[in-house]
Amino acid sequence: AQSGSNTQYDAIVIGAGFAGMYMLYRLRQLGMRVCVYERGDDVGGTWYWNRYPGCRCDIESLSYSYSFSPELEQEWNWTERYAAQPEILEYAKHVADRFDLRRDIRFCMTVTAAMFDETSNQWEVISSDGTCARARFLISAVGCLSAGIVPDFPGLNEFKGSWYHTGNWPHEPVDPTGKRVGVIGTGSTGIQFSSAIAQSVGHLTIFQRTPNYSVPSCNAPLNPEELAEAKSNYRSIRAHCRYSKVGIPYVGNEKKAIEDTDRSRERNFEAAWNGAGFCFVLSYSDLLLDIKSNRTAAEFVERKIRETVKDPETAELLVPRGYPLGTKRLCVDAGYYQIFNQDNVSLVDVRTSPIESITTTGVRTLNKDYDLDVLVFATGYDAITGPLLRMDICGRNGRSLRRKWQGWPQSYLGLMMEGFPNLFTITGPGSPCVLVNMIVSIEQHVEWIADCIASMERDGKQTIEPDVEAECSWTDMVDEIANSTLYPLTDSWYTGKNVTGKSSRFTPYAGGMGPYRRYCEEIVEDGYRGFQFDRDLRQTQG
Ligand code: NA7
Repeated sequence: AQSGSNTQYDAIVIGAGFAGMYMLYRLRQLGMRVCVYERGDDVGGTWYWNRYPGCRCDIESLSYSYSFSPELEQEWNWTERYAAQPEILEYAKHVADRFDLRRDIRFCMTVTAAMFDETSNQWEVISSDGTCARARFLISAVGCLSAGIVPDFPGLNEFKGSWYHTGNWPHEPVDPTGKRVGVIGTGSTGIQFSSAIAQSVGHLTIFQRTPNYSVPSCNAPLNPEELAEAKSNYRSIRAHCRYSKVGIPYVGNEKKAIEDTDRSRERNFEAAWNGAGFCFVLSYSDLLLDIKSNRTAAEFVERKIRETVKDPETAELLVPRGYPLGTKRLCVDAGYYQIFNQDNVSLVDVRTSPIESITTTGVRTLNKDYDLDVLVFATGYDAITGPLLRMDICGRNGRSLRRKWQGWPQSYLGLMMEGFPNLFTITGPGSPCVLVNMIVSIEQHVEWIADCIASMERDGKQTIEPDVEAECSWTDMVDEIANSTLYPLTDSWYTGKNVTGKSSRFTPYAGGMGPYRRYCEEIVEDGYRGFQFDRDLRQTQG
């Protein structure tokens, strides 16, 4: 790729994580001149930034991997059932090398703004070094969980120790051995981090505002037989994943928890607890649909917490209350509840005694000061829309995306927005994105976008954008499906409630990967129903 101002491309992709890399690969196959902008100094996205101890994927390696290249599938050997961050990052780097992707990626470049120029039907993309590049197509591959949030506690700048957000972890290893470490946040990240370092730190203080439901991952090494078996069945595993509900090979139980007997339910939950990992939530078909069914699963996990944690007061603090299991994303852990039986681990309830400030020596809550050497913010993300809105994106008539999405992120299929021609959002709001295996979701979007661009090239079309009606009815459908589940009952990053001032509604499409894929296919078969090609040309021609 070239630097300098006013560089012209056919397509610009923002982000070189799994979405951006595959998008580049597909666009090259169309013979396009592509530039990928990446803010990190290497590929990998989420797995580049999240280097904190304990970081691991909670979707199984054999399905959290690209399916587009059978050769890649055969040559890569996953070592564990759930891959740890370093292995996933190695995989991303291997993909970049194998397909010679790096030559079209501009590293250490953050896209700050993008404007659609209606006279030329080109996107003008401005990056952190002040340069401008132009392209007909702009494709966002910025990820759903890449805009980290550090709460605005007074005094953070005066803290004498070291502090980190888990999603911006330093490249030099942080050695917590013997140190007084504090962690704020008990979502997936806080739980993984705390479990991983509890043994080696001097003291670990976990600041918990809301307890989460967590289930054991039951991670294990992948033995050569399992790997060989998967490799010989990859085609059918992938075919299943593509049209499944969650994008994984797991076949969920069709039974409803509420209709099962107590004994059978207990057996079923016990089996899921001892091996299903995240799929615990699929151990019945109605756990996220029916509050009574959900309660049966929640009570099972609550009992496990009380059985595991020896100090009854700590156990009661860890038991989630007042929201259904899984409506905040279910966490998957490696011995999380067990760490509370260690003398060097303490749990601080910052719901009843909130954090007031960060002092020079640590954290001050309403009741007490905690001295720390290292403070870790596992405080989450401005999810799904955050990474898009951190850029200043303007479509037709200079209308900004921030303005368009002031109330609610309107999109068609989570792929495109009315008024923003030729801008595609991989795993955008209103698509299954974070509710399913991200790689399956990414591949489906990338392939849909590449096919769409190829058909435009064939038909000599300059622009594509959705109709406002199609966009409205899709957004209503996303809402309707969400409201048929238990998800909207809980404040979470799925609803945007974790971000001060963000409008709150459940953002992803909850209808499942398979139905969504079929819907996208039908739209294409129906001549891109709900989309307009060359809107301006048609208007000017009369
Ligand atoms: P999450 O799941 O959003 O968790 C963030 C945690 O931080 C959660 O426990 C929050 O409590 C807590 N938090 C946030 N702000 C504060 C303040 N101001 N004070 C105290 N506690 C706070 O983010 P993760 O990074 O763990 O996981 C994100 C996803 O990444 C995960 O679901 C996987 O899909 C991968 P709260 O619940 O808001 O009371």
